[in-house]
Amino acid sequence: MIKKFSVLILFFVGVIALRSIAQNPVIQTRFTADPAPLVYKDTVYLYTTHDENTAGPGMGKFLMKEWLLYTSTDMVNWTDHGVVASLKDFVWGRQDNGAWAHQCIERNGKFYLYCAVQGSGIGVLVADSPYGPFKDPIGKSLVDTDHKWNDIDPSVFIDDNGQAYLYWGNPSLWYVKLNEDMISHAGEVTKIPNVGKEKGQATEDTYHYQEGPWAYKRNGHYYMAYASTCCPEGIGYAMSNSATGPWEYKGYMMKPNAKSSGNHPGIIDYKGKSYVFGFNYRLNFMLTEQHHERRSVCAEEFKYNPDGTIPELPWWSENGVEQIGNLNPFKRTAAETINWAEGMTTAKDIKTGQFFVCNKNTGAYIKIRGVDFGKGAKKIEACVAAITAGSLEIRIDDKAGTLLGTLNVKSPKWETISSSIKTVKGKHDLYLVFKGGRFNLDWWKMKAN
Ligand code: FUB
Repeated sequence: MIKKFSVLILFFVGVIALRSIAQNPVIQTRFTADPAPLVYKDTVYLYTTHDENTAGPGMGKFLMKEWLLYTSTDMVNWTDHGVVASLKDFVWGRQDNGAWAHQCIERNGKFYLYCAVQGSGIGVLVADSPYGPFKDPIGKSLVDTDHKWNDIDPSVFIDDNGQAYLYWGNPSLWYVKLNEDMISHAGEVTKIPNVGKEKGQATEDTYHYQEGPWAYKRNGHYYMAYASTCCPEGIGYAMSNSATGPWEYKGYMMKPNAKSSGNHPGIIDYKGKSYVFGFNYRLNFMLTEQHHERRSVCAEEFKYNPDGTIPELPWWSENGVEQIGNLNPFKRTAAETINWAEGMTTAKDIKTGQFFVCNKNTGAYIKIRGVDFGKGAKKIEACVAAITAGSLEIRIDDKAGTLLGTLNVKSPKWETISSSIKTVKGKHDLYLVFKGGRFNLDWWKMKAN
């Protein structure tokens, strides 16, 4: 009884601590893993896998059927775009489970999404926009090998001379050159020797390549980051003077942590800063003491050393990364643009195509970080639809912070409603708190008068 009581107290203390400072994990409305960030124009497109919340307890019990997309221009408020691809897009692959790690890259205005369909092989989908719709142009797996179960975790990199490479694999790392069309390959499938392991450079098992390669080039150096030997997995990396190696293993970017069996790097430069994405099990362990394959994507900023090597980072922090710039509330903002949410879900209206947020219980909220109200906002407008009537409280700085105003949501049909609010100036975190009933919010916008 005493033990249960202490666990309960720890849980609530944890929730309060998490709420006040947290930015990691970056998505709280779904379980997400295997982050594959793409910087295109001024936006970060964060493609993730999706751990179903019905995944049963136990290590390795993945239940994964689709790939999701989130975008951000400030690294802290992420807009949910829902499912961008699913197993149904690969008719040649298994359909029940196995939508594993992926990467999307752009070439000549087309977007190529390489996906592992675990047990069936690696597929490729193509779209004219980073949001999709993605279609399978070849109707079969991209690489044909006799080790299909090992053919997971594709990473694609295009060198300065235009030659593209596909890397993948667990527990070995392979590569093949891609043709310019990006949907066929040329030459031999080549195994990259696990140098850290084979030459005895590694001092601990967790140092070696295991899976989740992330290949890129920066300032003339070629990088191969990866999830290090299971379990738990850290993030290791190797460097080279060429896309085909030889690779020199450089050690950990992040040491493994007993709290998380896996990890999976996705690395970008964005607006002059460098970021690594990966995942932890924090949200799963907020719900239960049991391990489920219900992971959550995290991000950290880091700085390269002058010689191009990467400093070792601590495990995923709770604070996460700093905001780049501010959010402008006078522009219409999709309600699914979220810094932190509790008790909320996102969904799509099949009839209208609208993507929206919905509360699961009273008191649920979304936080939008770093909103710049400038010289003053005096009114809010929002597009809402009620499941049961309720009210949307507009608060700042905390979910129980200053109440600026309230929108009453009554109509079951989508409608735009508005209310004047207490004048608010300068930069604040905005909290939209759902009270009373259950209802949907599509977008919101502030007005200066
Ligand atoms: O998410 C399923 C698999 O787990 C990925 O493909 C691996 O990299 C590991 O994260």
